Amino acid sequence: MWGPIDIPSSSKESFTDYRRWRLLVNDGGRQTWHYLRSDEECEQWSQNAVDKFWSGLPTELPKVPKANDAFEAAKIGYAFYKNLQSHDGHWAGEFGGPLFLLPGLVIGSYISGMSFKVPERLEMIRYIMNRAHPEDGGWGIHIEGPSTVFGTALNYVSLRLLGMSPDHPVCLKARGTLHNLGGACAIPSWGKFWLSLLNVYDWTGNNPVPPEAWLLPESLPMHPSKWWIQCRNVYIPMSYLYGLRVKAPEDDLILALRQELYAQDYYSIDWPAQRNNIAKVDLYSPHSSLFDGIAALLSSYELCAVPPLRRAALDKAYKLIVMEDENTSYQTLAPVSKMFNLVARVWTEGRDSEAWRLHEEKRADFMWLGAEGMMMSGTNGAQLWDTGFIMQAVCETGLAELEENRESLVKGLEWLESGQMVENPKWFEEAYRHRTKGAWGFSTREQGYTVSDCTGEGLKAVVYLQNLDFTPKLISEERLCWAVDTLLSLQNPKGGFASYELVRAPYWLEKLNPAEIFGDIMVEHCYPECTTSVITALSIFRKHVPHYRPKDIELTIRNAIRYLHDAQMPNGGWVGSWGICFTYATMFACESLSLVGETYENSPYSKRACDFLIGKQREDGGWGESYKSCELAEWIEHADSQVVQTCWAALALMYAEYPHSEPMEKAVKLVMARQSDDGSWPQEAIEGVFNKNCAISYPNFKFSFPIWMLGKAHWYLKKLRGEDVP
Ligand code: LAN
Repeated sequence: MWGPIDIPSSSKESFTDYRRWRLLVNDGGRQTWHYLRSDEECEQWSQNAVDKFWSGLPTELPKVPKANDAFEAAKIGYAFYKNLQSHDGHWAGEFGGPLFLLPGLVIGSYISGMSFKVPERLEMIRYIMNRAHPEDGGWGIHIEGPSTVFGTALNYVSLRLLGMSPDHPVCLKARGTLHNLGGACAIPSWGKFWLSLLNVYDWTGNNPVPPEAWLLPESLPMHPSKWWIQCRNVYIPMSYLYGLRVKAPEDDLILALRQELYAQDYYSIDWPAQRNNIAKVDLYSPHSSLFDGIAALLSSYELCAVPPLRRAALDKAYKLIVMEDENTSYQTLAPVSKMFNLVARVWTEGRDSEAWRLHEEKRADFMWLGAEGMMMSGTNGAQLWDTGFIMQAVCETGLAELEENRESLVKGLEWLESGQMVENPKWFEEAYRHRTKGAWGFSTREQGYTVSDCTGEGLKAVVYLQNLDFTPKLISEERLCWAVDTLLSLQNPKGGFASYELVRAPYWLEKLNPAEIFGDIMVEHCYPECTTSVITALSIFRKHVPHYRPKDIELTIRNAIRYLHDAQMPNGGWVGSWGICFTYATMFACESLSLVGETYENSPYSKRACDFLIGKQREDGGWGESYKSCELAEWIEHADSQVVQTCWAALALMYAEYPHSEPMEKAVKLVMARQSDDGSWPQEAIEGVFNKNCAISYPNFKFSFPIWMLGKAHWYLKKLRGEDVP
C-alpha cells in the first residue's frame, strides 16, 4: 500500500542524511522530528546540539580537562548536559526500549490509511533491522531481551508493511527464527489482537474482549472503570474493535503474510485452539484457571451475543474513546492506547474525518529518531521526569549557585510552569478520571494525566527553584497548594501511593490478567517509588508553606512511612517497579526515611538498607543489577557495574547518612572514571522497566543521576572528613 522502497542491505550506515533531521520543540514541550528537504531549509534551520546528540552525530562540544574532584565532575557534567536543554527549558530525550510499540504504530497506520514520509519509513526499517537479535535475527519484548514470538512476528510484519521484501536476508533470517519458535499461532494475546486487526490471524483465535463489561453495575469490584488506567485504556478500544471484529481489507501483502507467518498452511489452522496457545519463551504471567474458565464462558456468549446489548456496549466504549482523545488532545495515555484509539476512530469516522487529522498530527509525538533509526516512544516524551530530576540535582548540589547555571534554571522553571495542569479534565467523572488540577504528568500538560510521583518531583523541583534568590516566582502559592491537594487525594488506606489513581479494585483481579507478557497490569498497586516522591515533596513543601493543611500532610507522611517500612524486603532493599531495580527503589526509600529523620544511626530500616547495598557493592566500587531483577523480584547481577545504578546506591547511602566513607569514595571514583572527555557519560545498560517484564530506556538518567550523586558526594565526603561545609 505504501509503495516500493529501496532498502540497503546493511543497516549500520543511516538510510537518510542525518544532517537533515531536526527536533521541533513547541507547544509546551511537544517533540517531533522533521526531515528537511533542501539545503536551503537546512541553512535556515540549523542543527543544534540537541538534534546532533539524540540522532547520534558528534556534538562537537569542546573537550574539557578531567575533573579533579567530584564537584568539578558534576560541574562539567552539567556544563555538557545544559547543551541538551531545549529552548523552552525542558530536556527532550529518547524513550524507547520496548519492541512491541513500533509494530503497533505501523500496523495501526496501515489499517487506517495513514502513511509515513519516506525518510521516516526508511529509518523505521533501519531501527528494526538494527534491533534484530545479533544471533538469531528475531526480536524480543525489549531491546535487551531474547527473541520471542511476540517481538519477532510483530517486527517481521512491520518490516513487510514498511516495504521490505520477504527475500531480504533480514526477513529470511527472522522468518526462520519465527518458524523455529513455532510460528505466529502461539503469539501472546496482544499480538493475536494486532494480527487479527491486520487480517492475518483469525478473530476466533482470540479470547473474547467483550465491550459488555462496561454495562455491568459500577458498584461491582471488577467493573472496568476500576482497573489500572493503562489496562483500562487499552481494553476500551480493544473491546470496541473486538466487538466489531474490525479487520483490514485483504490485499496482496496481507495474503502473503498469511503464508509467511505460520509454520503450517494458514487455511488449515484450527483457530479456536489457538486462544490459549502461548509460546513458552513469551510466557511471563500464565493465565489462571479462573481466567480460562471465564474466557470459555464468554466464548460461548460470543456465539449468541444479544445485538441491542452489544450495540449499547459499543456505544459506551466509543464514547469513552472519544472522551479520552479529547481529554488528551489526541496524545492519549500511552502508545498502545494511542494506536488502538486511532484505529477505532478512523474505522468509525473515516479517513476524511477530523479525528483522522488530529490523530495523525499527534502520532508524530511518538516517533523518535535515534542513532539507530526511528522508534516509537513509550509515551509522548519524558519531559517532566527528566526536567524535574535535573533541576533538583542542580539545586541540591550547589551547582545552582554558579552564575553560569542561572539561565538554565530560570528556563527550567519556565517549562515546569507550563507543564503544570491547572484544571481538571474536560471529561472528568464521566470518563472515570482522577483529578488533575495542580498535577504534573510524566510528559506534558497537554497529555493531561496526573501521575503521583511526577506531581511529587515536579512540585519539589519548583519549590527548590522558586527559593533561589534569582528566579521569578512563576507558580503562585495557590497553584502549589493545588498540587498538594492532588497528592493528598491519592493516598491509599494502607498509606502507599499508586501511579495514576487510587487503588480502585481488589488485588485478586490480577487473576484475570489476560496479557501473558506482563505482571501487575489489572489494578493499581502501591509503589515504594511513587510513595517516596509524595513523601519527599510534601516534606519539602511544608518547610516552605507551613500553614497549608499541616495536619493532613503530617498524617499522610506518617502513614506513607508506615507503608514504606512494611514494603521493605527481608534482604533490606525495596523492589523497584519502574527502574532497575533494588538500587532504584532503595534510593527513593532512603530519601523518604531521611526526610522524617530516619538514618543509619537511628533507624533499623535505614541500617538494613545500607547493609544490603554495601553487600552488593563490587570490587570496582560500582553496583550493577540486571533487568531480570525486576522479573524475579530478586537481585540478579549484571555482567558489568552500571554508572546509573551506582549513583542510585550511593545516593541511598548518603540519604541514610552512612557513616563510613570508603564505599562512597570508591563509587565516586568509578563514576568519575567513566566520564567522557566532553563531560558526558556513555550509554550503558537499559535503566527502566514496567509491568515487571518489559525494560524501557531512560537515557537522560546517565546525566541527572551522576551529576546529582557526584555533586552531593563532594560535600558529603568533606563532612565525613570533618571539613567545613557551607
Ligand atoms: C511509564 C513511564 C513513567 C512511569 C513512572 C513515572 C516512572 C512511574 O513512577 C509511574 C508509572 C509511569 C508513569 C509509567 C507507567 C507505564 C508506562 C506508561 C510507562 C512505563 C511508560 C510506558 C508504559 C506503558 C504502559 C506502555 C504500554 C504498555 C502497556 C502495558 C499498556
